[in-house]
Amino acid sequence: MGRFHRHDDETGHGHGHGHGHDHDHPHDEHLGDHSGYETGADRIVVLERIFDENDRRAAENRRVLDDAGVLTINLMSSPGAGKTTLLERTLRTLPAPERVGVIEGDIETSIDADRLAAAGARVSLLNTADGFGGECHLDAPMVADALGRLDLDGLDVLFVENVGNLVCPAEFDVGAHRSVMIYAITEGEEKPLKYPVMFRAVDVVLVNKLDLLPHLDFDLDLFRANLATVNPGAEVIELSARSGEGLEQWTRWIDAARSQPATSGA
Ligand SMILES: Nc1nc2c(ncn2[C@@H]2O[C@H](COP(=O)(O)OP(=O)(O)O)[C@@H](O)[C@H]2O)c(=O)[nH]1
Ligand SMILES: [Mg+2]
Repeated sequence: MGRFHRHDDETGHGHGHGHGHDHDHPHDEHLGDHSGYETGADRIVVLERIFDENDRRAAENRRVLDDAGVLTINLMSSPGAGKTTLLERTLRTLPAPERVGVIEGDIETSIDADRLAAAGARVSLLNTADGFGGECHLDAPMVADALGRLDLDGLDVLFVENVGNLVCPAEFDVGAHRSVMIYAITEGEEKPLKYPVMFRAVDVVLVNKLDLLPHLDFDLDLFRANLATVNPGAEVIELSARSGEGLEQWTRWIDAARSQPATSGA
């Protein structure tokens, strides 16, 4: 799966994350397209085939997860919004953490995977630098690979901790049943307007780090209004993964999702 992006108008483009600067030349020489694909209409056809293939593999993942009865939640955010901290805390509040799986997506290292395994989860690590081109997101074939390393019969719930990135992960359906975004109040109120892709793609936004509210000038009402502009249907749960405030509402949300197996993409 390549370095591609799909836009709301259903077109796509690629760009070279791997474009190194360890060479000596005027940089203007490198302006333009370095992906090796044709430009124009031919290229869009190639990219659309790649997205179609991802969507097909995502549907396959969802079928496997449905058959095993494992509610799967794709957890996305900017780096540092609190995905791993929330998962650790969630695992500690659930009665049977060993029946919770985590597909841990990071570009490199097992730091988060180790934290979540220590909290009792069954963890399958995906380092995108390890054979997946160092991608800034997980895609359906990568998740299929990680699923193959989990005993799905032993799980009730599976979280996919996606690679930390505010845009790219939302563009790839991985085969989850629900899409959840964590947003930290340290990120400002205006991001839904500036980077709407993920905010539009999710069922619920968890507004995290509420314990920091007294120290910031974050305006919760303004954030909610900005979110409603781009995704009027998004549910909002305010919480603090550190203090535990709001955790009950989040675990109730998980329980409700388990009893309503409706599926969603992204
Ligand atoms: N004050 C505060 N810090 C938090 C909270 N949740 C996470 N953090 C901190 O934010 C940083 C990044 O958290 P992490 O869970 O690694 O984020 P991830 O990159 O989204 O997985 C860490 O230093 C956490 O301790 C919270 O609710 N309140
Ligand atoms: Mg993390």
